[in-house]
Amino acid sequence: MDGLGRTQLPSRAIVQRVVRAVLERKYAHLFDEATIAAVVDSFTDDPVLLRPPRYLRRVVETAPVQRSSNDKGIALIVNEGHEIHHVRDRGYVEAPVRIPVILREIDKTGLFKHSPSRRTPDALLERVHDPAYVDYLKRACALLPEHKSIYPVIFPLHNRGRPPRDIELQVGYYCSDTFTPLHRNVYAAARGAVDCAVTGAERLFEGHRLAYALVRPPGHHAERRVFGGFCYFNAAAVAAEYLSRYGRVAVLDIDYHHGNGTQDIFYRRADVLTVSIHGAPPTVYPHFAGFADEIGEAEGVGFNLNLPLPEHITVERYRKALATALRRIRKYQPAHLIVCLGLDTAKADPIGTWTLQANDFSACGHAIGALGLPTLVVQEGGYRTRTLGINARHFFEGLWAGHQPRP
Ligand code: Q9C
Ligand code: ZN
Repeated sequence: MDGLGRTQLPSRAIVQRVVRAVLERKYAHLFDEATIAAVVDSFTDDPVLLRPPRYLRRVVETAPVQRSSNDKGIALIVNEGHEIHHVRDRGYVEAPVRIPVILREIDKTGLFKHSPSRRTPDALLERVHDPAYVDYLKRACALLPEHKSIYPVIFPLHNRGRPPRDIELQVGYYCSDTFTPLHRNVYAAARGAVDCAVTGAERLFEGHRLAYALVRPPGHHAERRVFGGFCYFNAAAVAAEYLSRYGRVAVLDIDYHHGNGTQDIFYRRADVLTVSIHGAPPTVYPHFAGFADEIGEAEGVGFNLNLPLPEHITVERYRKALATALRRIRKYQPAHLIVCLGLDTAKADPIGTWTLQANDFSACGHAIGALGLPTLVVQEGGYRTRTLGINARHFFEGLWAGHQPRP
């Protein structure tokens, strides 16, 4: 048992509920109700006593990375207060604990310089998201009572021009799926993530060559006027919009899922190149986007590159796709790079099927760092909390090393 810092022993009732939930939800195909009841009843202690752990995790000490004296390190902006966004529904793997597990590992490197976020003006947010969408999220969240979540019940596939009055019925106007809810704190949490990403972009003009917005909720599935896929505001896209004032921007999305939101937002633009490596649709979420023939529209033709890969691939195949992505970015010669860092490409991720391990993440970071571009990394997915932090740390150790000027 991982008590997440709590030392109190669990009560019999709690343990029985947990065990029942695990057996019913994950192993119902193996056990009938009588067997489950027998296992549940077999707990007699109250509180339940724990034996000392037998299989201790190997503790690998990491030496702080050498850093040259005139460099300020990687700017780190954490979405403080993110935990007000906590969806407890079954299968909602986008949990608050993702942030501390990453933070604990990356802080070991001595590479990161923490700083607070600044408020992003509404005007910048509304260059990326439809003002009516921003306004809806703000109003709907403010109206919802504490502890109430709402999901769309109907989607207006036709006649979008006549929205229902009722704010709950309107969810279907702005949401693409049935598992990403709205609740009171969504707006504030997602707005906080935007502030962190834009602050990270600003740090690239303040002596940092690398910045990391460690945020949740994620954002890359959020389109101009649609939320879904655990995402509400597309923080990376708002940062890209901000940076686009200072020259061409490339967005490299390495989350396991296609960055459909970012693609949608910049689909008709040539001044922001969007590149995504992901599990191929239609099998993989978001199912309706991410195909290789989606290349952009109008001005934007040739400035969206999708690199869909099968559900089961070798790491070598992944490396080749990454090399293709990086070649396209080099050719584009951007002034800035944004990386949408999804760690759900990792081995044993609960919603991914690929098998990247820590050393693969260092190699990936190294290759991206070798572009030598001022780079903002924005956290997206990644749900296996046991390895999430270690994989993030390896990514940044590689990114840092790859970014160093070669002698
Ligand atoms: N219960 C990100 O990684 N999977 N989003 C469907 C249905 C949702 C992933 C599960 C995948 C969304 C940011
Ligand atoms: Zn993902």
